[in-house]
Amino acid sequence: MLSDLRAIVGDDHVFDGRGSSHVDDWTGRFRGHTDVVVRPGSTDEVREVLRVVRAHGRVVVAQGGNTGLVGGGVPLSGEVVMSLTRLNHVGVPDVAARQIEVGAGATVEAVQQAAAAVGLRYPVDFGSRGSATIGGTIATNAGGVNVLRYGSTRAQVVGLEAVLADGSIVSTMAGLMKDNTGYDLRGLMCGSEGTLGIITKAVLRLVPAHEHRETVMVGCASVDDALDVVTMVCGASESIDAAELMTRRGVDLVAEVVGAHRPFEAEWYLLIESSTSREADGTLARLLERRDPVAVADSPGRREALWRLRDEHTSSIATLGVPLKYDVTVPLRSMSDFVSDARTAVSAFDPEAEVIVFGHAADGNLHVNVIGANLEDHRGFDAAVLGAVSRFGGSISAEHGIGVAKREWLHLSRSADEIAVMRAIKRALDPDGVLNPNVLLPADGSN
Ligand code: 2HG
Ligand code: ZN
Repeated sequence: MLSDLRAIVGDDHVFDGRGSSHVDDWTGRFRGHTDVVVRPGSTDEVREVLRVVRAHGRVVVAQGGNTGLVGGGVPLSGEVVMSLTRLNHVGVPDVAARQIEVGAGATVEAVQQAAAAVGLRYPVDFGSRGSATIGGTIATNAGGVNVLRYGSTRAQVVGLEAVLADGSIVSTMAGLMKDNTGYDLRGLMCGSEGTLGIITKAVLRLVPAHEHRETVMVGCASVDDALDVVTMVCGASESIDAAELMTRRGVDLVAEVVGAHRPFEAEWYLLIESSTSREADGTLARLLERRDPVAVADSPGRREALWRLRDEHTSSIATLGVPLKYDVTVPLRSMSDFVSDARTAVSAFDPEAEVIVFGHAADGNLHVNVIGANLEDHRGFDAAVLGAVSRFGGSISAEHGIGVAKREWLHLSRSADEIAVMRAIKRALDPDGVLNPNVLLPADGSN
């Protein structure tokens, strides 16, 4: 197999993955192993690599920047890793159509930069922008801090090319705004976690750059108090990009780990940002002037400092050990009760464990990080947090995906009929189970 693969992609792009960064996930929780990492350089090479891998009875995990948080992109069972990072072409934006064509291996940041160079913006944004690739973000339907205004990655994908397990190619690269010709194959690939096809290219929607921003941090007494602020500003302004919620403990930790400055002390922190193409006129600050405490970013440096307190949450939490991550959505009206129920359930299971919550307030999307946990016992924590999600009618994954971390809990968010449909789709597109066979759907026989 190795010599066949080398003949396709060249000697430099096939190697033994043991000890490489391709086998562990970013959190350090999911550690895999593989004897083969292969890096195809074109769609044709992806196809050929798949043919060879199949001929040798092996299966494949597609990998982008390997910044996923649910173990969906690492070879936990010794799968061949197909790294798509060489497909990093970034096209010239089409300014009239507000679109850009990119390879699956281009980073989110590279796309953001290409868009900014022509006065446009790629609106998907999150902390790992420098490493996360477009293919990976489509495969996980990644969210980020601007979903409130622009939607998740799925809402940006106006064209897609993917290679299916049998080598056939699904391609809708014309970037048509309207195309009502049957099943939405492009949409099906978004959030499919590498189980239905290998994404090779995409056409992405861009939005106006809106470079005049207002950024304000507000101290809140409770989750409900923060939600009242979100409801008020979103009702009064159409320009809100982000409304990020943090706790005292989270902000204190970031301040300590990265040496950042807290503008004030509060039980809860809400970071709100708006952007327009007109000169900023202080609308956001005016809406929030009655709040106390409040900090208005009056310079780009100040803005960066406030965002740092939010952006550095994931890396600062990682300094405490390997966390269990729960990326959940609950109905907005239940956010406050969910937070207290989840905290209570976690400490009932393990009084030593620490819970740090943060997230995207307007989306009802909370990141519940459990630290100090004995990872062997993760099922008890899973049941505590995901059980609370289920009681409030929420979803066990808002933006990170199911991966291996949540596959046994899929039934909490999807009915048996829905899981059966998902299995039927998987069988139709990948009957031999060659593509990422160990993620997303519960293991055969369960659920
Ligand atoms: C974020 O919102 C990411 O920063 C990561 O979705 C969340 O680390 C996490 O739990
Ligand atoms: Zn997030």
